[in-house]
Amino acid sequence: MAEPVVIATWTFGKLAAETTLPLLAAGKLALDAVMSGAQAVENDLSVRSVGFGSIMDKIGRLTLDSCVMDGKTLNCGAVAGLEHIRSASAVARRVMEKTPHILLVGEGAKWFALEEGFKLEMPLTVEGVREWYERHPDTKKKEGGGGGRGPAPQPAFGPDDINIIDEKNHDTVTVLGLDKTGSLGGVCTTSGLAFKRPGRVGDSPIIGAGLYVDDLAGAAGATGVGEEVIRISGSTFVVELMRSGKSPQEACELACKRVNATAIRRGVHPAQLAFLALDPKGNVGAACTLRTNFQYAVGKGGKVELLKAKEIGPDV
Ligand code: SD4
Repeated sequence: MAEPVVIATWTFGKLAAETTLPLLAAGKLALDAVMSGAQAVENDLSVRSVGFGSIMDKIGRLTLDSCVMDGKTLNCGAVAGLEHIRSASAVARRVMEKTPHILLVGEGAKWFALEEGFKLEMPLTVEGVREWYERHPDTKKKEGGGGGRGPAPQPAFGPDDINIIDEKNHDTVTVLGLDKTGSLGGVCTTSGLAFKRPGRVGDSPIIGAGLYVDDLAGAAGATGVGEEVIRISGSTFVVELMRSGKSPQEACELACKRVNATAIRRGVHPAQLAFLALDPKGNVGAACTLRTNFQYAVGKGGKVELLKAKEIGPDV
């Protein structure tokens, strides 16, 4: 019997891990347990980057992206650009279970959710709308630096200026778990980049980019600038490195090096992003590119701790 382990992104990963670990310890299957962990974060309205209450896109719509994957069967499902449905991860799982497809987007994803009995809900909170207005690039232009209303705004950026972004403008909860049967499961759920261009989809609902899980090799997930995760097929890259014998830590560091090398080759600044990984023996790893300041939660042996990931610069 395997010892249950969970690993989850960012400081809110602690809530995800604290929710997931007892479920794994009670014998829940990995995918069921990690889903509960991710949904605890989706339901926390104070988290402005996952689920309801998040910062909206440039035109004020809140669209959610998510995917799930089971390491035993390689079953997976995803939704992108989902509006007015509370739990994107629950709909992603339903896509996996009820359709022959892997990814449903936009209106189609919403229709499917309604067919499945999910409720339409208003996803905005007063705090979320206020923060969106105060930090919106157009507000900053109009008010020339805050205009005396509310806190001073952050430096301006646009929806196409994504490589160097304030850490407040993104964050995904990705949760990976190993259950007592020795099987792995993973989930990734987010509202994507704050102020994103309408229609923009990042790595989080893309199997192989934001998440990949295979009991025979390991599980990996990503967070950060999704375009650069997609560009290297990030999570598949990490899992394939574990399949070839690298530890989860080595695999995450090598993925960050690949991101850096790709940026240098393209003549752009390396994006802020991070990878985390869990192998079938319960070993974990995490790494991020420079200035990502990535923290993650690890739960095992009945304890959850928050750790800071190693930063991998272009010259390491
Ligand atoms: C995206 N990867 O939409 C997501 C955002 C994110 O930490 O994770 N940020 O690109």
